[in-house]
Amino acid sequence: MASAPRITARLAAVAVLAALAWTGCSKPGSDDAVRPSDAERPSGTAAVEIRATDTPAGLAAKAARVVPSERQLRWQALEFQAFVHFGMNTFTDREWGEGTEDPKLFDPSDFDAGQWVEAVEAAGIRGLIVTAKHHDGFCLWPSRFTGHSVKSSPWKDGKGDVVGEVAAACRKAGLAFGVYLSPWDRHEPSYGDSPRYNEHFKAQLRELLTRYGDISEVWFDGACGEGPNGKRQVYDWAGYFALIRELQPDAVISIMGPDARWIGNEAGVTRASEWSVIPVAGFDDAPSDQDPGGIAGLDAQAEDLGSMERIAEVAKRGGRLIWYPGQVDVSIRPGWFYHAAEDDKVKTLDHLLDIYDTSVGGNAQLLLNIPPDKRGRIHENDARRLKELGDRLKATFAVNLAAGALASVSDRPATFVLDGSKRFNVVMVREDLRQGQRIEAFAFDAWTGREWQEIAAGTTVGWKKLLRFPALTADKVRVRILRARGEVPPIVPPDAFGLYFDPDRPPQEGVKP
Ligand code: FUL
Repeated sequence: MASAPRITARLAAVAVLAALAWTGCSKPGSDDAVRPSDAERPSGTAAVEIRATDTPAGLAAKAARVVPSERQLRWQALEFQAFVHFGMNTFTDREWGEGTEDPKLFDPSDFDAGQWVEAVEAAGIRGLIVTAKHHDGFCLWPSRFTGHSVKSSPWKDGKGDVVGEVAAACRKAGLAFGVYLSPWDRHEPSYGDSPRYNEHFKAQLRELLTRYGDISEVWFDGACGEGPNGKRQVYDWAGYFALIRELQPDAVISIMGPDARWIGNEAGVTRASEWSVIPVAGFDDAPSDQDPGGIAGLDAQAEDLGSMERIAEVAKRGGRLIWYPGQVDVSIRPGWFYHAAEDDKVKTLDHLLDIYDTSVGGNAQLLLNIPPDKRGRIHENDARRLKELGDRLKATFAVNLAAGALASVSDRPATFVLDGSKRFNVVMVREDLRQGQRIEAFAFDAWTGREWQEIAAGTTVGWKKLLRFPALTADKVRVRILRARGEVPPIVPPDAFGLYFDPDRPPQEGVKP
């Protein structure tokens, strides 16, 4: 059901990038500015131009220079966030509402934002994004610009504010707080009357951006249907982004936005090689229906988004390299919204661990959806699974067994003499993203007492790479960089290198050495 609008989202997202980068939506001098002259900044750049005349070595050097903005770095450090789909669909047992639902149906019997926060914190989650408005147009906050909201519901006699309570609960617990606001609005009569709806949407956005303190992320889906007047809505993306930058300059704008890209599926699957440095073709190709490839064909679902071959291909047509990290949105249940029939379909712990390893440990951010039920609480089955997940992650990652290692990082490969013999079954490698993303392939070896043995190997590293393998004991290990875009800054434990032991991992499972 969600796949059709996803395609629209994907197609529109690329166009949006072009609009933001080249229509002056970024503030002058901000880290979003995409100007060829930025390529000359010695400390790294938000974007760099690539041309047909660039040599392979020149392109690699340019790719190595692209770095994230401060807001992208803060976002990446969250690692694991909760997505919370709650709203009219919770009460109608649907995934997509039509916008004609009676607000009186919205009536959680035991709403408790504190319980949401407690449940997600148990999993080690650091941020939460709530569906302030889904496609049906029902607003979880008392918007001044529509009657289709909590204020027309019986919940708290129309005096309640879900967004406000969730924002406060997150703030109290130190969680980042973000909002999902669907541009597609199947209730709003002005939808399809493009300028009028754009004003309406911006007015709602302004409410969300000014009433609830710091907003860490604004999540835009790209679904775009026909309005009641039969006209197709043309979104004012540049205007939406400018408003967000003005009112919440630290907020990341994701999916249909310039700061974080959709990973390309809703199943929690990442690519073996996730790049945050992404080539996009063209310079001034503003979004349009006739040019659905947007900025020269960035396809969030493509298998290869950032290899040197892909960069060279885009360079032939002329374009840019931008920092555009991936976000993995996936639900803990089959649906995005709560359905009692799915109470026994909560993903298994092993499945969630695999998703964690390949997203947080695969240079992406994990956005795990946990839908509250009709009471307005996270169901016991989901809460239990979140706690199991958090306990297991803690048991594995609380102690970095490489922390006390003697590192000879000036030698290549970097060798680590551990503080005694250690037993481990997970290795972690990280790059300092302030210096870009450079590693293309690496291997991890352990010293057997007589020789080096390759234990695991990977391609991209970026924010974090986690690899699992059958447990082994060693007192000396090393990381070999097999391929890189220029010089790789030293990999130093404990921040950039870690060894861990997951006590519950079946001994024979994992990457084969
Ligand atoms: C999709 C939407 O249509 C789904 O309902 C859900 O919100 C998902 C995260 O994005 O495109």
